[in-house]
Amino acid sequence: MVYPQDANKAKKGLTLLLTFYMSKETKRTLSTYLRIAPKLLTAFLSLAPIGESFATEDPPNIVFILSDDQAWTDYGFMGHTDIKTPHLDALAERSLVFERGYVSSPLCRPSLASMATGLYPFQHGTTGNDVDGRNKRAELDLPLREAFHKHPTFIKLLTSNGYLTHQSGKWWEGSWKEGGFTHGMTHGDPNRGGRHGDQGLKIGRESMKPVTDFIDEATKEKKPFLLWYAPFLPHTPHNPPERLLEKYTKPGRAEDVANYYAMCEWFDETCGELLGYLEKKELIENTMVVYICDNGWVAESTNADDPNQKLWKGFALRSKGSPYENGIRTPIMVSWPGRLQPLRSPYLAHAIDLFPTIAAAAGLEVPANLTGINLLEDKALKNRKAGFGVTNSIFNMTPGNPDGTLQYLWCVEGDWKLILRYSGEDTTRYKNVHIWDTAPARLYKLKDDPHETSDLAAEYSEIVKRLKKKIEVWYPVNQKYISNELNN
Ligand SMILES: [Ca+2]
Repeated sequence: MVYPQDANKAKKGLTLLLTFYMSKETKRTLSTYLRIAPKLLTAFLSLAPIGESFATEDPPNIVFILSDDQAWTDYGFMGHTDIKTPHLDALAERSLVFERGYVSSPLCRPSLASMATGLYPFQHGTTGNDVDGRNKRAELDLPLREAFHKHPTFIKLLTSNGYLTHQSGKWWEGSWKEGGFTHGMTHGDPNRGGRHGDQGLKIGRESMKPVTDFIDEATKEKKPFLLWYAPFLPHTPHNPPERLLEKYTKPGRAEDVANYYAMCEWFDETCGELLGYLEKKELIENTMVVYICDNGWVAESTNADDPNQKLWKGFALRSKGSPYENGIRTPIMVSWPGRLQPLRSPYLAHAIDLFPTIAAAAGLEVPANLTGINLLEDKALKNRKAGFGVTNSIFNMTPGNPDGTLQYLWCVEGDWKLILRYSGEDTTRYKNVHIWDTAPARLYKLKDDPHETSDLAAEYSEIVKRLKKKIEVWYPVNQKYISNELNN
């Protein structure tokens, strides 16, 4: 997977010299050699183990692009026939693409906290979005933020190693300064409307200038940079530009679907602006772009046949806030044109892998307690057999007791997926997202049934037992929250 960036630089220099000193014939022969030299070196390097070779004297810029509330199917490069995402499709063309990526929680705040720390929600302590909805937020949120900031993050790691780091868009853990960024937009003060990004949420929706100005500054200072680009897109409010809404509005298509499709393209346009700016500044080659979405989202109207949908009007059940694929699955992409060959990977990737992957690319050490892997290491990908995650209540947390609001644990192994149900508390209206779901365990064969239409738990009880054991080894839950005989 390694691409010989240095060979390209050498080629440019030598070509320049040749222009002055060689005969036409010699120039032609050497020019042919120089054209194939990087390919020969690539072939040689790709035989070598990758891990060590990524440490570099010229650390890459890191551009972290985070979508907000978009289902895994909703991109051109993932096969969607209606939603147009030309810029992300082009990024996929030059990326290592994991079509089977997963997040550790189907909900924004815990999902982001897992990306930043490389830890599961029961480890970093932030299991939901809020402690008591919007009540007494300034006071109730403080201990959670303090607990979060005790953990290392890839942001703090890069900042402390000479990177300039910029926060824009979603950010739940106080201000950009508290998050360890050197630059940013979010003040995070609950008394001034701070919750999940405040001023930062203007990025993409209103302007890209804060991000492009930052790129200019980092370039001028000749420092490697990290961009945390997490716009409030395609998230609600679904208020796309009229020109995009017109494109997606058609007879027979529900309004909420058309709005959401248009929002997905709007998000894609902003990614195009960002990636186009990197290209214009000739930064593409040594910039690693990492792409992921925090959780899925599906329009309510598409689920009208489900009798349980009447309980909840915000979005389709089994999407945001649920452990089903439309809640937890996302494409994960890593692009680094100077070093990494594009590929569609058959392996599982996970949000907890982002910290180790970014740290390795920058040649930095990863905290020993992290269980994620470097996504650029073939061997680690092959050796990992399963992925795991949690689902807690959305709008209330029980700080210090991560199982207190636990609703599900899940495991994906090969073709199979097991979902276990737990009895954590949910005291808010958001309980209607999962209150209908009373089966103690559900088993799906994702390879044949990617949309989880046939629960095979009764038919394949041995597989249920085996995967349940795996979940218990991964995370032993407080017995009090195990709610039924199958889970006993
Ligand atoms: Ca989200």
